[in-house]
Amino acid sequence: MAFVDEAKIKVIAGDGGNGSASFHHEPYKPKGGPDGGDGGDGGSVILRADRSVGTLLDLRDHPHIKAGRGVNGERSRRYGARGKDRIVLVPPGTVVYDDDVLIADLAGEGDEMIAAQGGRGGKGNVHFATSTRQAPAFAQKGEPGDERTLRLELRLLADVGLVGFPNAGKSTLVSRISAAKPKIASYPFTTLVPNLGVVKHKEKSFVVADIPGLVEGASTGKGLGDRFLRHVRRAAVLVFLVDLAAEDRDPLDDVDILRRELIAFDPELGERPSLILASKTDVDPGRLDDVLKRHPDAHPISAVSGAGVDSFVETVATLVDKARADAPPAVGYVRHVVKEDPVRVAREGDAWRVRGKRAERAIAVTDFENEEAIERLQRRLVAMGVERMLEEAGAVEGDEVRIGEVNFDFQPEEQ
Ligand SMILES: Nc1nc2c(ncn2[C@@H]2O[C@H](COP(=O)(O)OP(=O)(O)OP(=O)(O)O)[C@@H](O)[C@H]2O)c(=O)[nH]1
Ligand SMILES: [Mg+2]
Repeated sequence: MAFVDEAKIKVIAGDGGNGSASFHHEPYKPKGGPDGGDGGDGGSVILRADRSVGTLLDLRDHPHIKAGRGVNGERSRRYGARGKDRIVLVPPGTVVYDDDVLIADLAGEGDEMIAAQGGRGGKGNVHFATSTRQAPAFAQKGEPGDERTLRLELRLLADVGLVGFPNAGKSTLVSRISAAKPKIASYPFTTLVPNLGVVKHKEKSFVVADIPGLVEGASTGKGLGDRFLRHVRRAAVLVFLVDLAAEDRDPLDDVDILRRELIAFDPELGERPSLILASKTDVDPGRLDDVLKRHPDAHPISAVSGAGVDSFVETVATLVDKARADAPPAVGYVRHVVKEDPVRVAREGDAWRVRGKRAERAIAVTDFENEEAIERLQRRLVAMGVERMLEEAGAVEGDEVRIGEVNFDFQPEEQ
């Protein structure tokens, strides 16, 4: 199955059902009181991390996700049913962006977030009876559901990120230390998507991510680019694999080049604990001495002969343990970004524009076919201070005022 680690989706929650404006009827009795029930809330779109999913392929191919609408309320105080939620499964490790702001990290199995909140159901007219208005002939409409465009990014959950030039032997090493069976071949860019391998060491285990080869200039799009580096962002330890048998480059430069590319992608990666592996020692032992002079801590290995592999596993396991103890992996979180959205007034061409969720919501739930509903809306807008703000901004009677999708003439109440 294709591995897809990025998707842009549009999530559309269900609108709330409308409230009902009906009156109690009994044969041979005069008109009874209001008995219109509430509309049901709209369903929400929920993202949930689930291990049964390994890629964002499905979401990339079906990016429109809609939840159910709430059912309208009915006479005799009958409430409308809630709209059906839509639950979307994503791979654990998926992070969610709204306008480039990271809003959720669904790192653990079962982590979930409400991606789009269903609209509230409109209230039926049973709620609007007062001592002075015993027969309210209007009800609220349902609120519209949220609509958002989100960007999802999968960051694999690996403890160790293996980075190196193409053909350096990364996949060979992963196949040697884990049960993973990545494709191995003697040409560059054999690996086109990341592979994970689980390495067992004593009673513990850790996960290594073998990512596609990096070249100089990856951060500007050379080779396969640097987007696969997102899969090492969670890694506690980075392993730089340099190829002693490389014919077209000097392995002495590799570590510096790789480090530069990582930092260009995400400066934090420059601070990560790391380890240098000098690989293919069986081919050119002479070059190993040069590498060791420059990087005395480098570990010589040969994934083919097996030399040095056990001691590498031992060392990296210790580093992972230590790094995890210092900085435990981020647990899943959902950031509730409460957007400040006060009611405010601004010029819009020749008209005035009123913004703010409260005012826009008051408009959305109003039934403009109904006089009483409009009167109620006017009282609410006055109570919110909209009229005062318009006057302060310089609006005069007869000016056009826009709120949400509705336009009015400004008619201040006489004082
Ligand atoms: N002699 C020798 N050859 C090796 C060693 N490790 C890997 N190779 C060979 O190097 C070539 C590349 O190995 P891969 O494991 O596919 O390299 P890679 O880094 O995963 O390459 P990409 O996926 O293209 O980035 C293959 O022909 C391997 O057999 C080693 O330790 N010694
Ligand atoms: Mg490979």
